[in-house]
Amino acid sequence: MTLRVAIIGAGPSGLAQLRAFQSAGKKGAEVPELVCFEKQSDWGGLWNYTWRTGVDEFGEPVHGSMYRYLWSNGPKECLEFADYSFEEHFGRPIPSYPPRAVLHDYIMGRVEKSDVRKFVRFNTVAHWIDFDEATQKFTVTVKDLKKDELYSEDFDYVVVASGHFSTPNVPHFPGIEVFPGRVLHAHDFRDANEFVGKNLLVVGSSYSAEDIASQCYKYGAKSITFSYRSRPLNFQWPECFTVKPLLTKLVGKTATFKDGSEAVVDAVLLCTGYLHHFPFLPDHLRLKTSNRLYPGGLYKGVFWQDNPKLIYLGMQDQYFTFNMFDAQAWYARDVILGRIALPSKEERQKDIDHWRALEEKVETAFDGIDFQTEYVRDLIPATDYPMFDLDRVARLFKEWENDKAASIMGYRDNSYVSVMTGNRAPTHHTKWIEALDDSFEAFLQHPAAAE
Ligand code: FAD
Ligand code: NA0
Repeated sequence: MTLRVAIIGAGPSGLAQLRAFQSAGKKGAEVPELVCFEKQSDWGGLWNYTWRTGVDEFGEPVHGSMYRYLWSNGPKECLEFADYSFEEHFGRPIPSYPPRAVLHDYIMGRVEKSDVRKFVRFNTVAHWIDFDEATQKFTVTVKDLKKDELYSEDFDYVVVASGHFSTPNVPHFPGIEVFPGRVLHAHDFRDANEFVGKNLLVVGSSYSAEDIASQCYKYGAKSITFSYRSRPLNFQWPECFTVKPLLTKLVGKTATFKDGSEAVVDAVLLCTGYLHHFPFLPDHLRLKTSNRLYPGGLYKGVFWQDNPKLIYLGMQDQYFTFNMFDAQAWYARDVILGRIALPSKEERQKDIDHWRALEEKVETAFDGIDFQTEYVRDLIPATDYPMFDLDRVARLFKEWENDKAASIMGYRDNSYVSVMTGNRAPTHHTKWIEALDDSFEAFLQHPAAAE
């Protein structure tokens, strides 16, 4: 009987899984029956911009955390698919830091050409998944949001690719409940123009804090006060930026920090990260982790240790993204196809322990980059995913870190050499700080036309 595989989510990770199977099928393999359940009306995951916040038109939590004017925060050369280069998609080299719409187009291009849309049931949200020991099958209960109907189907494998940057982590600070201004989490941030002329307090010191603050500055915020819990964002910020330790209270518009200092602010942006949240999974199948490089309980960072027929993609904290999701999806595919045999539970645990011990030693960003490079290197050779020069990607990531340290507002003006094609990206026609139009058309227009 044909195996059935359920994939939860059609973002970059779920799409990598579809593409992996399509690629095997094209080479003659017998491919299982695939059903991808996607709660949004289109694929692309976070890269699908939505104006909505809170709940969607069906009352489901809005997945989208991306905002207008978002440009890639890492060089595209680090995330390029090994089987589908940017040059193949756009017909020419393009600059290294594309805005969201351009990356969205690239992600879509590969899967549109692969003819895998037919496997996706859109507007369909996974509500509950359980496993029957007797039949060794998963029962997946989903809701067809348009018909407002629940139904269940059985599967041999489940691939959870529902992402983990969608459910906000929202801490409480005394006085925030009566703050006389806007309070929002990064998940609900949509447009920097809302904060023109305002004094902003940005809590958190990771990518969302760094990028949302930079954006608000770019579009005309008056001042930015960062508040960090563990480590400050040590960049050379423009003069209107201040870095403070953790917020302790808000009284009216006055924020007080751990060192006793104060700032008067108009809005509070909580860039305090996200929760791994799987409300459709019972305790015994549910990954419980913080945002880290090697979540526990996942063999090869993918297979649920207590039941490896349950597969999680893209659950790591991410330097590598699209090509790492591919490496994971190709590996998962080959286990499902019986090309890779999973070792015993004890052997799997030893492997998990080995990686966790290495993760414990990670102290700096460079260590993190090296760790994730080795993780991806561990996956690819077992499959037919095209190997690429991972050491060069690691060097690019480090160059990117250095470029950010040299100029946080200017690093996106750099260009890098593609690991896949060997061609250097052209310089963008407009400096990032001056490029207020982030549209697909504006980014890709010929440099001469932009003058
Ligand atoms: P997602 O993109 O989150 O996709 C998950 C999919 O699952 C969604 O389509 C969702 O609708 C669906 N889903 C969720 N729950 C259910 C359910 N119960 N039933 C059915 N479907 C469900 N990465 C980069 O490489 N470069 C960047 O510049 C970059 N910028 C980012 C900016 C922001 C603000 C954020 C939050 C992340 C950014 N990332 C970036 C990282 C991002 O996580 C990855 O690029 C990528 O989107 C992860 O893909 P995914 O498929 O794992 O998850
Ligand atoms: P992210 O920055 O949203 O990126 C997600 C941050 O929250 C940490 O600084 C953490 O501090 C802080 N925090 C958590 N709880 C806190 C509390 N109670 N009080 C104060 N601070 C608290 O999340 P994380 O997990 O990196 O950091 C949480 C993803 O989104 C990333 O993958 C990133 O690449 C992506 N992203 C990309 C872009 C662009 O490409 C923009 C935004 C986000 P601490 O103390 O734990 O260090 C443009």
